[in-house]
Amino acid sequence: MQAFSGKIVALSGGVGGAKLARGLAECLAPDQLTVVANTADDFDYWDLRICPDIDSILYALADLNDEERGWGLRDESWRTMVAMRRLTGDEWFQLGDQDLATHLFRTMALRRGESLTAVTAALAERLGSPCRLLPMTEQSVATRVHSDQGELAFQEYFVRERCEPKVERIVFEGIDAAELNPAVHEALADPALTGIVICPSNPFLSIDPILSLRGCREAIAAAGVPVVGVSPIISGRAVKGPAAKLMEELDMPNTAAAVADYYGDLLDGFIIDDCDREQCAQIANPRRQCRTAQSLMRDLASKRQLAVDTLSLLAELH
Ligand code: FO1
Repeated sequence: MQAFSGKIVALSGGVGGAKLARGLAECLAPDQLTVVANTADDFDYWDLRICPDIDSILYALADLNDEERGWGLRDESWRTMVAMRRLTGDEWFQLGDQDLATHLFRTMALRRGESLTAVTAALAERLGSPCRLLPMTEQSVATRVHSDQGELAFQEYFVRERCEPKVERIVFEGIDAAELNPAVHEALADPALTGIVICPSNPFLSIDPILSLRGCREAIAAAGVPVVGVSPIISGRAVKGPAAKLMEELDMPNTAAAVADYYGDLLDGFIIDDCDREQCAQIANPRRQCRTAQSLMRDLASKRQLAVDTLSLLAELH
């Protein structure tokens, strides 16, 4: 296997980003990779702190995730859910029996006064993650979706309403008072850093909250290393989630090229799927390279290969 030198910081949301994070972890030594998770999807359910993107990444890195469902743990059971439904009638957000242990462990630690960074590190270590996972911030940021059906909390829009409302505006509540996690600052300022990856996550719902944190774009620029993004849009569709639908609702073409444009100057390189190769000419410019790859990650081999392609472009740009 090709050896990559230096350290990488990867910005990620849930499912798609978690898959590439797993591939990157396969190609890099544990101290070479730091994954930064969006936490604007976080919310409280049954008085438990749920951090969906942290958990999706954590489970994927530890090879415990359910690939088919896209979230939660493999070999899950749902007996608590059934019992809670009997008591409360509430069933729109599903918490599996084993998954509940993660939320209990996190909530207990947070109530003891531990930081989200510390409890995430403890979960990563105990579940067997091969690399470091950091929440984007310690402060509370909550995505609010303004839609044709009124204002919704993110999980109400995403899970309860199945992304059906037409989105008019997305607001990250608390973003002005929030700061980039100091541990992320440190990772970005590490002299051994050789590249930053923007995983194929939803640009508006998953990556934007990270980039909108005070100090984030400045820290990325100050790092002075290449930034490579991977398109979450393949052939006009998102592999999972509402990215393509959202782009239409926000009056953008639902193409990989529109995602590249959205990230703008942030990107030094962008990877799109082989089937979108005709968009390369539109994406590439003197300051931005475009490469095509097989970007649908169906199994471990394809996750590893996309990670190799991403790391190779970073190395080329370095
Ligand atoms: N997604 C669903 O579509 N339905 C669910 O019931 C659901 C429960 C759930 C529980 C814990 C967790 O960590 C994630 C969960 N997700 C569920 C996924 C999650 O809400 C979304 O995939 C992300 O917020 C979007 O990145």
